Order: sequence, then C-alpha cells, then structure tokens
Amino acid sequence: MIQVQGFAGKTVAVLGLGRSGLSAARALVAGGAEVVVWDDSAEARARAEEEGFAVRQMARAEAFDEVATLVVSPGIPHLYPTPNPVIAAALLAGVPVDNDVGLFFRSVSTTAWDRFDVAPRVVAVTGSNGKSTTSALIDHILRSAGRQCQLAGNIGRGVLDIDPPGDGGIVVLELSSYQTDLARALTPDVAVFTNLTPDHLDRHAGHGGYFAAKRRLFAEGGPDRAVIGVDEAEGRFLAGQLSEGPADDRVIRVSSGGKLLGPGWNVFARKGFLAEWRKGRQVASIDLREVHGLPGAHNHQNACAAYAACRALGVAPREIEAALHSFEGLPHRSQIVAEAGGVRYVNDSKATNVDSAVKALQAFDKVRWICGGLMKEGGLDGLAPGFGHVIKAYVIGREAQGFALGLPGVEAEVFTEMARAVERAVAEAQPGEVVLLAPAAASFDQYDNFEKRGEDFTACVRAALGLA
Ligand code: UMA
Repeated sequence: MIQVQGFAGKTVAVLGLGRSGLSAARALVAGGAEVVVWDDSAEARARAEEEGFAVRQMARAEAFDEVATLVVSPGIPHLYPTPNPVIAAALLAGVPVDNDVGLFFRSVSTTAWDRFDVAPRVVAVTGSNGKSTTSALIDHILRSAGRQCQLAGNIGRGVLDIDPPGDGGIVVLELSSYQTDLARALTPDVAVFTNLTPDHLDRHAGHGGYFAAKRRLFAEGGPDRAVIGVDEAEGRFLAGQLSEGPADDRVIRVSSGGKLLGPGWNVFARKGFLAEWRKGRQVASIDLREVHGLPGAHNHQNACAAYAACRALGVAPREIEAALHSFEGLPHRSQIVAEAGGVRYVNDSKATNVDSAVKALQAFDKVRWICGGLMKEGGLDGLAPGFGHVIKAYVIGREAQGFALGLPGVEAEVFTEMARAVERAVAEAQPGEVVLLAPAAASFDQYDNFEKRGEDFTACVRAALGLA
C-alpha cells in the first residue's frame, strides 16, 4: 500500500466505498489522516463501519468543517449530469475535491527514492478503447524483460493498493476519463493516449468535455514522453500541441491506420506488420499476424502503443516481440473461451460502446454476433462499418427489441436472455465462423458489470457445447 502523504493529523472525507474508495481510506489512515466516510449504499456503509471507519452523512456544507479534502470514487458524478450532493456540499464549503489518483501522484515519490540507483517511473495509459489491453501488455512486456512492474487503476486495482515501488520499479496505471478529470496531481513519466471515440458523454457534458478530461494527463510540464494515437483528429491535435515540431521525439506518434511519415519517432501497424521509424529510418519491424493474443486492427493499435511505451522505457525491439507472442490477452477482451466443431467462441464483453464493438466485429470474417444491453447515448448508427462481418445478430438485453431495430440490413433475432441467444448461435454456427459477444452496450440492465456478463456468456457457451 502507498501511504498517503500530506494529511497526517488532518481530517479527510472519502465518498464511495468500492474498490477505489476503500483503498484510498486505508492508505489515508496509513499516512496518519483521520478519515470519515460516506457511501449512498447502506450495505457499503455497513462494511466500512465493520472495518472501523467512521461513517458521516455529508450532504450539508457544515459537515465539511475541519475537513481538509474530499476524496471521491470515479463512478460518482462530480459535475455532470449533476454533482452528487456530498460533492456539491464540499464545493459549497470550499473544500478541495480529489481522488485516489491525485493522492497517488502526490504520495508515491518519497525521500526513499534518493537511495535508489534508478528512480521508479510511472506509465499512465488513457483513451477510449484498448487502454486495459495496452496497460496489461505494457506490464507483461516489462515483466518479460525482467523489470519490476505493478499494474493498477481502472483495470481493477486501486492505485493506492500497490506496494511502494523499489529501485528501477515501474508502475503502470490505466486511467479513465473519470479519474483524469478529477485528480489534482497527474505527473506520469510516460503517458499514453490510445484513441478517442465518444463515450461517457453524460459525465463530461459531451465529446469536448470528454477529450478535455483525458488531456489533463498531458498538461504542460507533464510526461517526459507522450505516446499518442494519431488516428483521430483529437490525437493529432494533442501530438501537435505537445511537440516543438515534427522531429521532436518527446512525442511518439502511433497509428494502426497506415504509414506515418516524418522525421520524428513513429510506430505504426500496416498490413499486419508493426514498424518503428525514428529520424527517418526504420528501426524495427514485427509480424503481428502471428501474435494470437492480439487479433484485429484494434489490437494491433494496442500493440503499437504498448511497444512505443516500452521503447520509451528502453526495452529492446526483440524483447518486446518475444513478449507479444507470450501475451494471452485479457479476460472479456477478444478472449477465446471455447473452440468446437471449427467454430471459435470469443468473449468481448468489454466492448461496451459502439466503436469497440465495430472493432471486435472487424477482427473476424464471419460472425454470429451476440449483442445488446443498455444502449449508450449516441445511438447505434456507428455500428454500420461492422455489419459486413455479421452473418446474424442474436440480441440480448431488456431493450433487445429496440436494439434489433437499430441494426438495419442485418438479420437479427431477439432473445433478451443470454442463455437463449447462445443456445441458438451454437446450434446455427458453421465451421469457420466465430460466435462473438460484443454487446455495443453497457451491462447494467441485466448484470452488475461487464465481467459478470462475460462470465455468463462463457458459462452459457460451455453449457450449450456440453463442456460444463
Ligand atoms: N456510489 C455512491 N454514490 C453514487 C454512485 C456510487 O455512493 O452516486 C458508491 C457505490 O455504492 C459503491 C461505490 O460508490 O459503493 C462504487 O464506486 P465506483 O463506481 O467508483 O467503483 P469502484 O469499485 O471504486 O471502482 C472504481 C472504477 N469504477 C468506475 O470507474 C465506475 C473501476 O473501473 C476501477 O477498476 C476501480 O475503481 C479501481 O481503480 C471500472 C469501470 O467500470 C472497471 N470503469 C469505467 C470504464 O472502464 O468504462 C470508467
């Protein structure tokens, strides 16, 4: 655990007592702070009380007398669509609002680092899609290259849960827009921007607000090296803003859309090959078509971003290539859960938005597509580029009927329940086809989270194939 610095003897309030909030509360106590907590769920409050935390109702500005800071969990709205009442009260009382990521950056570097031969470094990854895979891949490559590495953040482990990094240690953080928007300190050594497509628009009052939240990771005087996906206008703008000119190699430009020209530091995937160019010369090339854990153009983009981040940390191309081959992928992201009768069953439950679902579809030729769930703002129009890969859609979710209507030209059957959809897809699938869960929607209408949805898909596939 990282002990939070700067609050010894002060009172800090913590709102939200899930993975992020509880680890922040513990790390604050370890750093000598007095902690008071609140969660809108009675169950979560009871759990915290059992652990010895003082629960305080804080939806009034007076509750913040003597409180130095309010620490908020990422899932709790701090501004849009409306601030949680506790956050509104803190802001009214003039109390700073921060999160575990802000506390992490202000606390991770200590005087103990003076004794190290090589100071620890922090790599932070943000973007709309691929940030979990990119973060996990960076962690995997660094470990394979013999580096001491820890992975935390949006990927599921509170950032304050990690052990204090040792000599030459590297911390890899996956950061969501919720996290970068609120953190009061953001000082990674290497920062990665994978790509930007609309998501979480309600929390950021639109696409511009969403981009602004992510850009905070690259603020002036920010990372020593920035790895920027330049396949969208926002990435190109960010890369331009961070560099002095095309040859400035503090920015590594990454693309999976084609060759990147120019005298700078470029990494791109083209026709299944990753290429690194620096100062106008090719430095390395890797055949990604044989890398089974990273199928499809979207994963090739992840491979390029992870490659670039690891090159920025001094790992050799050949070491990275070997590690790409041993990467097994993450659960719920292009995860092969079964293969039977020439049919592959792939769980991409993490494809919770339209863009990631299109990319999942485009990774395969003939797809029996399990889709649907809680639709996100922006509708389903963006799915069209994936339709050419779909043989039939098997629609699940409480809004399945409406979802099916949003798939023009695609044969779509409404099932609502996962088990029924999977049973039918298994019965109809032909050799050479892929049964793919890529919902293009959130899971919360039927599941607690996308992980539970992916586990249900896997269990249903195994049951339908008689493997359970
Ligand atoms: N709560 C309230 N009031 C509210 C909303 C929630 O009190 O209005 C309480 C809930 O009762 C619950 C707690 O807040 O007890 C949950 O907080 P949370 O939703 O922030 O969840 P955590 O368990 O703390 O997990 C968070 C991230 N969750 C979100 O961003 C929604 C996890 O990312 C992250 O892995 C974890 O911290 C550790 O850093 C998950 C996620 O869904 C994977 N991320 C989004 C995404 O990837 O799209 C951004």
